[in-house]
Amino acid sequence: MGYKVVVAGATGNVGREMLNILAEREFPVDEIAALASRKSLGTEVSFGDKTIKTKDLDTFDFTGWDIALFAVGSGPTKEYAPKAAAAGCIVIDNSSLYRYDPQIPLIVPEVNADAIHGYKNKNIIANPNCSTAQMVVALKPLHDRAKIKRVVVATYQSVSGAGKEGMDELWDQTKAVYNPVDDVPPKKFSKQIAFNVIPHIDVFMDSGETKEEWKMVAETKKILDPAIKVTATCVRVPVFVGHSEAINIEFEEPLDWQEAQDILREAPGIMLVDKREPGGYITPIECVGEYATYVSRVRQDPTIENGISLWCVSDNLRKGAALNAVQIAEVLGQRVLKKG
Ligand code: 11C
Repeated sequence: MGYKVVVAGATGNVGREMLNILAEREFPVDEIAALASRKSLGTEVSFGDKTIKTKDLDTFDFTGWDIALFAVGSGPTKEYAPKAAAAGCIVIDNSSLYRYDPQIPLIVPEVNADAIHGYKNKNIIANPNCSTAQMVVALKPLHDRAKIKRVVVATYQSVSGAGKEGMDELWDQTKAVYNPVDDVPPKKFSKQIAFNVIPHIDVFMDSGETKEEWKMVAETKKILDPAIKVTATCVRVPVFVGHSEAINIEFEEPLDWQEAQDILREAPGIMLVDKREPGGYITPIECVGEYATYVSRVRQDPTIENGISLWCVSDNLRKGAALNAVQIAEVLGQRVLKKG
């Protein structure tokens, strides 16, 4: 006996990946419902070797369904997640709506799977921001060994983080550079993204940080350790899929780069690719469609007492969103619902 599973937002970048990953990982699904907004109604989506028609999120009755993976953005989540939760269906939500609510667990299974039992508070579990998810996977095993004091991170985030419109804008602007008759002014992004980089993701806050930078700070504290100080600069780059991060870490205790490599090589969810030679590292194009968080360029930072720098790359639609949500569903199945 398996689970009755709902994917809400099934026609979006993340929703489609949720369906793919549920099928790929053979999550024990007895019945699946793919939900979409009215404007995408009837669109067909793939689930393994089957094609299923989307149903209307607005009128769907969640009664009798076990788990709902939500990838619909904060607005619709606010309306529909409480309905699902009240009907007894446990929601795993990819939006930022519930992440900072102390009553709601925010989970990256490699880091804090034990927080799963907090689902009981509201029948809702939050999935983190993509740039946080891959970073905490890399930080956790190092924190366990040498206690992290401070993290300085710069991100290089792909346009798929901004959805299909972001991907279309990069594609159209790139073509327009070679055919200048087709002017494609910035719409999703604030400046031209093709052949450019933009130090701005999400809205600006009073502090001068962007919300994306703030999320990396708040979410790392909630998932990994509230004592860790984080400062982030988040940058959009003209890459379709795969977020990269240059991470500098200051530890309480000494840690040399060879031991850091050994720890990362053994750590769950991580693939260490770190030959100190041209090409001996991973770039975003190589991580597309993969599950792992890749770590490369592990080296000592000689400018601080206990410092390590590294490069971290992952598929933002997978570990950064859909895969992490399915992993949470797996933990829920194994530790709580125990049906599969
Ligand atoms: C981006 N990280 O790359 C964002 C997308 O809070 O879930 C995900 C936003 C979020 O634009």
